[in-house]
Amino acid sequence: MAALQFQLQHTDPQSKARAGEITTDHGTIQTPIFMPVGTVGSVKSLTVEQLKSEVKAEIILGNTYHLYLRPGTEVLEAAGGLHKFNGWDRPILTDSGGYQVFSLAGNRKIKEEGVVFQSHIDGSKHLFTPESVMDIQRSIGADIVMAFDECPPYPSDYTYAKKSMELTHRWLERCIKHFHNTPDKYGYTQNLFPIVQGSTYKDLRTASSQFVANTNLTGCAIGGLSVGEPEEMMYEFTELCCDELPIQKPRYLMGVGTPWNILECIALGVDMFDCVMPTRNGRNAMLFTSKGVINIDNKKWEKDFSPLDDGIDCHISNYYSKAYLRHLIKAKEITGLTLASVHNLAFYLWLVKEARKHVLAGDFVSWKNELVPVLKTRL
Ligand code: PRF
Repeated sequence: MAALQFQLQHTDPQSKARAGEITTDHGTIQTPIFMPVGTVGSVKSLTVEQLKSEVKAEIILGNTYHLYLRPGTEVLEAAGGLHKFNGWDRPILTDSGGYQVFSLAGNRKIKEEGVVFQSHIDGSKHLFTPESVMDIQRSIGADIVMAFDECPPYPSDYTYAKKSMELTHRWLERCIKHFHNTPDKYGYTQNLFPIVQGSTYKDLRTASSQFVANTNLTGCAIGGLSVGEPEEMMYEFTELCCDELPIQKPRYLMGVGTPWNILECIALGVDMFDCVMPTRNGRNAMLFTSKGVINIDNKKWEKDFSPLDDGIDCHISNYYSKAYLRHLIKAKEITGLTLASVHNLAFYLWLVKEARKHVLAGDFVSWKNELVPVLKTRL
């Protein structure tokens, strides 16, 4: 079995957008790509069959923090890894747990050794270290394993941001050492991605990007953005990082974002994205469509029997009406959560696949500039 490979197929001459192909032992991913978030091993309210036939997902994301707390590595190892456990036989990426510990767990304490935190489920105390988080992700069986990092809040003062970045770098060195000292768990090759931090300081972001660029790993990630800073600042730092990262490795921008954020960041050179927005906002009645944003709760959709979105290639989006989904969501019917999530994810996957087509066709920038205002329209 072989390490992850990235083939850069085309770079847009009018922007920094790229089209490529990532090959893993669980199959290939065409980039740019969006990865649906499957926090506890399932993308909320969806089956694997829907992820394949409706959403057309190529890779999904799982969370170390959640899977470690429940069902735990013992169950995952007994199953033969997450792919066997949840039935998803295509690539899986797992986030390292650092970010989730900071956003979910109570009472956490950061030390050189790692992070002590309390479970959001039962309040029990746990320690995550760079080493333990590598072991957990090996047990989960992720094709792409993320390094253990600290994501500082926005805003952070310079002194804190610098100390935090240096800690993330020391943790990265420990992750690399431990990852390379432990074997692949299930016969296929697992790959470690490092994460750039450095908050909103140019010199720190440059230093962190260079630190990450100098590792001998198969991809790179940009963390610490989309944490409350203005959108323009997020773009500025994404571009700065992309400009320092190696051309021949895939770049993953963590936790971004809206449909227009994704198009703008593709233009800056990002290849991979994940975000809870299509599923979480979908469950809260917000639909992203090829014609703009819909609040399906709104009375204006009560008797609108037109399809959710006839502009994308998804049976559920083309078949069910706005009025019907509005009724399901209003009535708090569980099928409403599924239809809204399937549609939003199918829309995100449609968007990145269209972006890829336009990068390859050579008209990406004009296509993006025409589409962004449409996508932002409140219908
Ligand atoms: N680090 C990790 N996961 C993340 C982030 C990060 O900085 C973000 C920030 N947008 C989302 N998910 N490990």
